[in-house]
Amino acid sequence: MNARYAAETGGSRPGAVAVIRIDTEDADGFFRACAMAPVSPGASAVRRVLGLDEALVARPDSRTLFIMPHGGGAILRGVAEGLDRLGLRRAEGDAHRWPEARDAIEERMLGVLAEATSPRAVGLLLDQPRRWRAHDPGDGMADAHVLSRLIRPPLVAAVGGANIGKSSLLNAVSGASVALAFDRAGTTRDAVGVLVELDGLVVRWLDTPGIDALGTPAAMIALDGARQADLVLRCVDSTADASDPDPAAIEADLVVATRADRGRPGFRADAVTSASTGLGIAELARLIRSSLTPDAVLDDPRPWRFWDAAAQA
Ligand SMILES: Nc1nc2c(ncn2[C@@H]2O[C@H](COP(=O)(O)OP(=O)(O)OP(=O)(O)O)[C@@H](O)[C@H]2O)c(=O)[nH]1
Ligand SMILES: [Mg+2]
Repeated sequence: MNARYAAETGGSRPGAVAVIRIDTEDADGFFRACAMAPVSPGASAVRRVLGLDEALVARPDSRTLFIMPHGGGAILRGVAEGLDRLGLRRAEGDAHRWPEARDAIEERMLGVLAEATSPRAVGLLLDQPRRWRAHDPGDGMADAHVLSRLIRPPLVAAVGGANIGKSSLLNAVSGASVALAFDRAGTTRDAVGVLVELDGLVVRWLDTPGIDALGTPAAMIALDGARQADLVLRCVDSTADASDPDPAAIEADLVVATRADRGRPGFRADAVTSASTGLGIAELARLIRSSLTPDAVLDDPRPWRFWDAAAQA
């Protein structure tokens, strides 16, 4: 029978009254299958349910039923077993919030879609029911670790020396003044995390205090942020002398030259930027996005176990 049910009252925990919701396109078929006199849409009535108990049966619309028997454990188990025998599917978790879903993948997809942070998640999630229906297990799956970043924002830590434009860079990529930028070393005292959309991927951008010397509290906060990050940007002032010792020379995924309107960098950089003129800001956003969620993974046509990522979120 194409119908599903869910206990609205705490699963199998006993209570005075239990509420079991049934979603079905064929309520009349359901009434026939359990030998129960039908209840009209908009009405409620007391009915004997599955030979187990007298229950209030409410039908707010043509495709939704609420069955409210006494809430003892034995009755609840009996009703669940009876519904299983009739071929109703038991909805998992919050899945019954999506009665319009046509199958279990679509139910899960609608739940995850409501929580996903990145615009790039939308098209991919909407396509998952089709992909799972056509799935050949021999083909394997898309990279769930990488794709989970579309649901749960990955952490990007911007670290570097003091007063070299790290906070201004965050303001430039976010298109808003979210971080305090000021012409004085030590303006950023704590790690500041902000959600920023970069080329369709939402990341948590950690603006860290400048590292003037290793071992200082500021450096410890910055390095701690870098350790936790999915992607570390090492920001270096474009006018820095490449031969100067750099206290912030920590291991990083990308080197970003800042304040490049004041002079082109004399060192190798993955991105050359100016928060003042906007130079390289869009390119940096694309580079971060493609480093965290490469095109090859986003374009992978195979299905994605997206519900695991949502469960960890
Ligand atoms: N010319 C120019 N100046 C910039 C640019 N970005 C930042 N600045 C200036 O550089 C100074 C320091 O900028 P911040 O963004 O506060 O630098 P920071 O690295 O966050 O500094 P701390 O938090 O103190 O480590 C400010 O006076 C900014 O106006 C830029 O792209 N070009
Ligand atoms: Mg700062």
